[in-house]
Amino acid sequence: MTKGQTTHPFTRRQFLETGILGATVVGLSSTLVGQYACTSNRDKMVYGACYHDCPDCCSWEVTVNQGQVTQFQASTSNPFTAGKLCNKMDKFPLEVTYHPSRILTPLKRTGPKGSGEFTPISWEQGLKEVAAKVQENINAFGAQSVLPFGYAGTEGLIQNGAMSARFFARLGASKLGRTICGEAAATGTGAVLGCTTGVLPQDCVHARYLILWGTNTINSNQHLWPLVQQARQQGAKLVVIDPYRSRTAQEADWHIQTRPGTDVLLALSLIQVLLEERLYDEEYLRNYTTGWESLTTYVRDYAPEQVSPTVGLTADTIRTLAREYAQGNPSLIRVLIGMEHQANGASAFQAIAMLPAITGAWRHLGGGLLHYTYELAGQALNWDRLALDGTLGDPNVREISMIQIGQSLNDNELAPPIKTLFVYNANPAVTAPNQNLVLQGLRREDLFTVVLEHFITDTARYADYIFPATTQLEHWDLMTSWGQDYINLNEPAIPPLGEAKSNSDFFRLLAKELGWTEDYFQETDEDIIRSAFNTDHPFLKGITFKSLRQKGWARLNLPQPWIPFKEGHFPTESGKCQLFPPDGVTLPVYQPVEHAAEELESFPLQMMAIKSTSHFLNSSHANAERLIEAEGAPHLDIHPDDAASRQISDGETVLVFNQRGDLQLTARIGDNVLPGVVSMPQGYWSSLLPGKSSANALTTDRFTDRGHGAALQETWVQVQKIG
Ligand SMILES: Nc1nc2c(c(=O)[nH]1)N[C@H]1C(S)=C(S)[C@@H](COP(=O)(O)OP(=O)(O)OC[C@H]3O[C@@H](n4cnc5c(=O)[nH]c(N)nc54)[C@H](O)[C@@H]3O)O[C@H]1N2
Ligand SMILES: Nc1nc2c(c(=O)[nH]1)N[C@H]1C(S)=C(S)[C@@H](COP(=O)(O)OP(=O)(O)OC[C@H]3O[C@@H](n4cnc5c(=O)[nH]c(N)nc54)[C@H](O)[C@@H]3O)O[C@H]1N2
Ligand code: SF4
Ligand SMILES: [Mo]
Repeated sequence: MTKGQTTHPFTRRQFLETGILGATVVGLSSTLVGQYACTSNRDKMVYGACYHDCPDCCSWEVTVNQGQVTQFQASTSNPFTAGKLCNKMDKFPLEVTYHPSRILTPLKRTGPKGSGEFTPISWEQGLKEVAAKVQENINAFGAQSVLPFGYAGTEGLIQNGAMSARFFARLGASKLGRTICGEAAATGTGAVLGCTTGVLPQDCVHARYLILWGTNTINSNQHLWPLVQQARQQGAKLVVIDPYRSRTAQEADWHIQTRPGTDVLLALSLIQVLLEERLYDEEYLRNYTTGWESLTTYVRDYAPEQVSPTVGLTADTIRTLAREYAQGNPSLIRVLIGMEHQANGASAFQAIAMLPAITGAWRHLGGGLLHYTYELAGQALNWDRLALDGTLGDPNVREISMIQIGQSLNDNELAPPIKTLFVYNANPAVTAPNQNLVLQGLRREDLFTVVLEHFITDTARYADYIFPATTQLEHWDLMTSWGQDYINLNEPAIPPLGEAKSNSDFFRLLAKELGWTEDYFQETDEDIIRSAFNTDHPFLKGITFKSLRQKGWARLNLPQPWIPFKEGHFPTESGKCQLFPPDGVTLPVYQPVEHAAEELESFPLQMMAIKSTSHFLNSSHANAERLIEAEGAPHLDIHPDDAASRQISDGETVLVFNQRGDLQLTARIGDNVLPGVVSMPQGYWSSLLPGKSSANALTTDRFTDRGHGAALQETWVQVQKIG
């Protein structure tokens, strides 16, 4: 059976006839919900929240009648969601839950790996056969030959990992190094602040000088953008620092277009100017920081004139930025992920995180650094109860990096080799670097691959067995956010469609099939969520499972106004902001990657494969017809100089290639990138593109300087006219 041919108990037509299309099209209209709610006393309102790996974590409301979704809309009461889901999610029931190609039965492979040919089987058969094969591989190669590849396809604490963590710990499987997103950034920021939580997003309205540094807010953090706009209406200047002229950069008052991966130099140079021109807050430095003197010595070599050629900015530009930043009051820097995908990623975040302490920006409401927020719910909830991670299993099992999954799957020396791969909440065939190596690994006949999914993704095509996963409308979850300070309870709105089961049910059932009887496999999702509230942390005052059921969402009870480092109190060992690392070694450094001369001759252009699509979330939704159509075919941004030297015209199809792969794209000539740099969007499924490969076919799987991040953008390519 091939993709799209799975049977479906509820057709698209039936779905449309319930009126959901009309309702979702006007999904922001609360009047419609009101009217609808009055028409039937059997309507039920269920609260939930978006599951995506997105900083916004929007709250939503689902109206259900007789087990079917009749209305789906953003929460109008949650001020952060502000009545609006993004363009990717406003038709979520139609485009994911009720989508006709959603998998609704377990499937067993019938064709060659990658062909996407499967036949439906029962859960009973699927679980039995999977358990037998897993056991056989464990007997022959040991438990560490099993690798769970689960990432943030859902960020819900339950379906992301509560039960799977127990399962793989009990099994003694290898651990997955989950560092493709956020780790290098957190390592950098954490080295200075001791944490990553600083300013709250709501408080950015108070800023008067706002730098969005390597983040494409309009795309990737849509609910922050209105707050940024509000700050501007109140007089803030908006600066965007990005080598790519993103949608956000286009909207800025000042777009500073740097050369990729040079932010650490730019930040150190800004520090040099601030210190040299005495544009600092001496009292703040003296009272609340350590290493000021050492830093002053360290940045001497980073005067604007020195870094200018590498960063691609004039010395004047750097000085002007430093002066404006120092005088902007309050000044706020917003960073997220983007530049961590460079070779010196952690260093960049480390150097940038020093800036607000130097100017004393932390003193003011809305001043400082806005990075993540996950530590807030992280410290409030009874986290240990969720995954039992720390108390279960052998802490010494080996870790396999998700970034180098291609290498590991193909490594003949790896002992034991990876023989069983469980993929859930991830689509590594599209999202992991060095795609062709990943696919080569997934193609291995001796690799037993089990995928839990909604769709036959590019990864699922290589599965031996696929199990149908529930969507956010069909399972329990508890949602915390890395981009704001709300938590949400996601209650199932409808019963699972077809034979879909939640990730946690899958792992419970497989545990049972393997004969495991531990109590922690008997706990229900609801039990686990309830136990997460077994804490008296002040941030959760008044927030209970029961109160969340009544409203869906709650803002954590943080002390207000939230000016966390007004008087120091950094969660570092010294309690101070670390302007120089206590070990004297882990300094922010710019260490360009050395490429062999022949390599650079063959592949002279640096390629950025970034999440610049507006209609996909990583690779999610890149199979939804409406969204693919709205996004259009992928293009290659190339500078006029580089296009001219290759006789490439705008709109022409070009071949982009390097030692790892090639793909065909439409050239878009312009100043979105600097000379020597090209850019293409990440997220498209290879199987749906003409050349059957997508951006990660070209990307490198090398690590960043620290934090084991992915230096995805340290990728060099050549571009050629086709024909
Ligand atoms: N629409 C949409 N929204 C998303 C996602 C999505 O795929 N689509 N993904 C979600 C996820 S998983 C994440 S992690 C967040 C990411 O959110 P962001 O960090 O905002 O997103 P990115 O697109 O990874 O990168 C942001 C910008 O960093 C720039 N950048 C790259 N290299 C450098 C550099 O060396 N220096 C500087 N200054 N800038 C650089 C890129 O050009 C890009 O415009 O977004 C989330 N939201
Ligand atoms: N070139 C390049 N590559 C990148 C990036 C980049 O900027 N450039 N960004 C990187 C970043 S920041 C990230 S976060 C990663 C993201 O990489 P992935 O985590 O692989 O993200 P998605 O592509 O969204 O895949 C998530 C999958 O989970 C599935 N899913 C959703 N909910 C559930 C559920 O409840 N159960 C199950 N079983 N499955 C579910 C979805 O259907 C989807 O197929 O990509 C990274 N790759
Ligand atoms: S993807 Fe992000 S912006 Fe869109 S609905 Fe989900 S949380 Fe909100
Ligand atoms: Mo991410």
